[in-house]
Amino acid sequence: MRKTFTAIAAGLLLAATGANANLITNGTFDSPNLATGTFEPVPSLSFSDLNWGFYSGSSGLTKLVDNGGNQFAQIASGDFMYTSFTAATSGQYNISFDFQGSGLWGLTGSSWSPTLVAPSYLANAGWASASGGPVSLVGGDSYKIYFGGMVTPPQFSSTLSLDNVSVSAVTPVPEPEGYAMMLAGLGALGLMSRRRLRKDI
Ligand SMILES: [Ca+2]
Repeated sequence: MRKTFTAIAAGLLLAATGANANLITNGTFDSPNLATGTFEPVPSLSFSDLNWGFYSGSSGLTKLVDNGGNQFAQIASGDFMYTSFTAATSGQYNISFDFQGSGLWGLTGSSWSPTLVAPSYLANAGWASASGGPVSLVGGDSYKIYFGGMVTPPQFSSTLSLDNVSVSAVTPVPEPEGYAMMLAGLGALGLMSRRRLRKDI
């Protein structure tokens, strides 16, 4: 009963704030599932499992890594990984991801143009969170987000580790009228339950 109520409340909250689901499939790099503590070269993985494309520059040593049960991509210097996604509705979208090392990222249309986020450099010795946007996307249109391994000062790292890539709609803020209606609704519910209580007594 309590579970049902929580589920309904969560559903109502989602409806009130608008769905902001992640449009990136396998942004966590959980698929395909590797044995803990192992790695696999990306070119030997099935594209349908990984859902990320790959361009080999010089090394071709880009890997999917499992570190203590968490999987992430490790893009070698000179290599690129990219994935495609489709905007659900027209509007503003935020981009976020975690990275370690050095490289770059950007966002384009489905055929590598137009440029929506120009190549942006990344450099951090430890894991860090990065974000971009908001960018204006058109509902039903496809886009590409890409990440490249690159030796970028001041972090002279030869790889860019990448995890938790997310593109999601900017959460719509409810209008003041919406809040007023919600409060009125809650008040009515409170009154009803109090009346019921009195009847019971
Ligand atoms: Ca992960």
